[in-house]
Amino acid sequence: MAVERTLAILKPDCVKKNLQGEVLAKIQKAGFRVLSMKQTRLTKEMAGGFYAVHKGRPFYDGLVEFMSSGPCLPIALEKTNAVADFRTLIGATDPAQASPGTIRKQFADNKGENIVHGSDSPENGRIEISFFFSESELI
Ligand code: 3AN
Repeated sequence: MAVERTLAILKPDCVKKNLQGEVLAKIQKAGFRVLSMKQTRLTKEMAGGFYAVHKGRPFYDGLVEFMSSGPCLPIALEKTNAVADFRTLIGATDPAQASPGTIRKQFADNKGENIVHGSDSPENGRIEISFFFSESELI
């Protein structure tokens, strides 16, 4: 299996609940290496651009509103098989459908506010990491 990079975002609900440390500890215990991380607040334009693939879907406006509602923490991660392993670690989009022990099952309220983002392919991982980090910040 190849070493891959993936982008996590600890979403505004994670920050509001003060769960950043707990969620990051689970990510690190699962073997992911942190290449870079920061706290930022997305503008509506940035959130809309990040989720442009969902434009036109019924939840898009709410998603943009939520993702720009407060600070979030983008984290660039590296690990063998990072993309699939991270999605296994976080669980299904809807926490009600997520497997026991996953981050979303443990911490998320609903499929809109679901604590953490994870890239869905190695290619999107690279694109999403470059949305937040310059090459020199990935150490
Ligand atoms: P995931 O984050 O599990 O990859 P995506 O990429 O399908 O899920 O959706 C991106 C984000 O859009 C989700 N994390 C969630 O916040 C929101 N979302 C997706 N589907 C729904 C839905 N049916 N209702 C509300 N929000 C949704």
